Amino acid sequence: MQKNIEIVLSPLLLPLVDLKGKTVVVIDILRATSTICAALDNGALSVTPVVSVEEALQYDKSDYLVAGERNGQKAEGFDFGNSPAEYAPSLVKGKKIVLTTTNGTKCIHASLDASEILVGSFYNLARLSEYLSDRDNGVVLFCSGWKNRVNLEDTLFAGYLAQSLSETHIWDSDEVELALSLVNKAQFDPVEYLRNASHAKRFARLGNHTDLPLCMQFDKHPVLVKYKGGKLVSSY
Ligand code: 3SL
Repeated sequence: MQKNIEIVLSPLLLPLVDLKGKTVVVIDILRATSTICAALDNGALSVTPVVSVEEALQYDKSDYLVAGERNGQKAEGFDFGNSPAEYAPSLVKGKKIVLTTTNGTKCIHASLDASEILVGSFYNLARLSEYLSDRDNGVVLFCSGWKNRVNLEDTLFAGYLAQSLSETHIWDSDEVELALSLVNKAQFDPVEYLRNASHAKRFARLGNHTDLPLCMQFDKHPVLVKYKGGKLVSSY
């Protein structure tokens, strides 16, 4: 049976889509969902996504690593920021993490009506595609964007994932066509294609020249990440 695939380009558009019975893949390539995949693949026990800095700071630091950012920078009083580079196995193995980010963690909470919530990034593209191909229900690819605006990197990734599902899924959606057209443009050098993305420019202003290429590595952390009981956990 062929299943439907939809793309939500920004959180503001989420109310237009019925999530019931569907699998949602939350996408925040730069950088929340990349970081979540890296942390879990590097041995973290769980990542608890929370909406506010205040909420994250309420977690007991003897039990949790407190992590996240606001406007791209580590929030005050936090142990970690939001770069996958920070989450080395030696630092996160066996640890529980609480994470809050400007866009990505909010989108996970906004998806609670879905029957299943997964996390997508270039790091786990093939694993995600394999899993979704075997499922019977419809899929919503939810791009976190930036403060409710559409962004290139999440839309591009949604295009790669939709392309990889083209034999098992169908769509009647200009959003999917748009995302696929970005894949066509970026095909041979997605990192170069994203150099003009607003988030790439934001990173450059912050002196961060490493996280764009770092987050664009295909299948570096082939982990299936599911939201269960308020936490994101890995399932291989
Ligand atoms: O918005 C988010 O969730 C973050 O990923 C943004 S940043 O890349 O850490 O600036």
